[in-house]
Amino acid sequence: MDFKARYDEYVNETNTALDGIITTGEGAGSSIFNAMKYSVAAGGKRFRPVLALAVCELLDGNKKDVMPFACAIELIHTYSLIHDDLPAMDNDDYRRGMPTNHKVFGEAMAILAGDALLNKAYELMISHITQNNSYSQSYTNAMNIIAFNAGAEGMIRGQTIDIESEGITISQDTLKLMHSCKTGALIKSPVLAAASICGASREQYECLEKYAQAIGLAFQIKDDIMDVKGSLEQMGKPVGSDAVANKSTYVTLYGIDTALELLNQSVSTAEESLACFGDKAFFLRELACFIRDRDN
Ligand code: GRG
Repeated sequence: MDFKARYDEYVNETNTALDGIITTGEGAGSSIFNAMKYSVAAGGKRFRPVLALAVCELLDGNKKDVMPFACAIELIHTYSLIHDDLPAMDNDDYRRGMPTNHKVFGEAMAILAGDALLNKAYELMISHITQNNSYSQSYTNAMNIIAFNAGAEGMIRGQTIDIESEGITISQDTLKLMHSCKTGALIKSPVLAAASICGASREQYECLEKYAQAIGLAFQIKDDIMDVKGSLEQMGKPVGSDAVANKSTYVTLYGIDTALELLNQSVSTAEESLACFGDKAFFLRELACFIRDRDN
């Protein structure tokens, strides 16, 4: 199966699983489910679940065991986007080609929808662990990896640096730290959680960790480049928002040519780090190129 077909298959499998996770309800308070479903169903690339499923397949794991964790990460990612778009944060009107959650449901409901998605993510993982008697360290490790990377040492720290950095020029080191937390942490999560669940050896785990780090960086550099070179139609959200908010990015700190060079270097590092898997890692190699070549 070629890269695109396999990517689409992973996305379809993820969407089917996600469909069954957020229930609807009736009566008082049930509007929260609509607000949650709205942003989850809005789509997106499903890049993080795809990563988890691809690592699972690479390690001959069982997709049924990885899927709840893959979906949990997508729910955490979706909550972070809802909150990031709020007026108190980036104040964006469009996301995934649609009006942002708070534009449709109001600010209070958007905050609650994000909170509810975060809680649902942990419920999903712990339910899988308890219902399937799969209480083994590899599952609790996976949950720990996900919680740590989404929390104050990971994505939330990155968002904090982002907020503190608005309107000032930050150092290249701070920029790197900000992005390894804000974007990189939630890209590392699916790779390492799936590696843990599927019993990666120490050597395999280390290769995958290096890979995840490199693609996380590539993902962010590309995002910064697209904010300058992309279009609303491609991105599903307005471009140029970094410049409007006076944010330091790989483009503002390094210039477009060096940013492109750094992007290519990260993709090469990602590809090289998969050497221990040989041809079997073809999909993950292509995925690194997909990050470089994507236009949304
Ligand atoms: C509010 C706690 C909190 C965190 C927000 C994720 C994030 C942190 C902010 C989003 C801002 C942003 C544009 C970050 C750059 C990289 C990134 C995470 C882009 C969005 O992810 P994609 O491209 O989105 O995977 P889709 O819609 O395809 O899922």
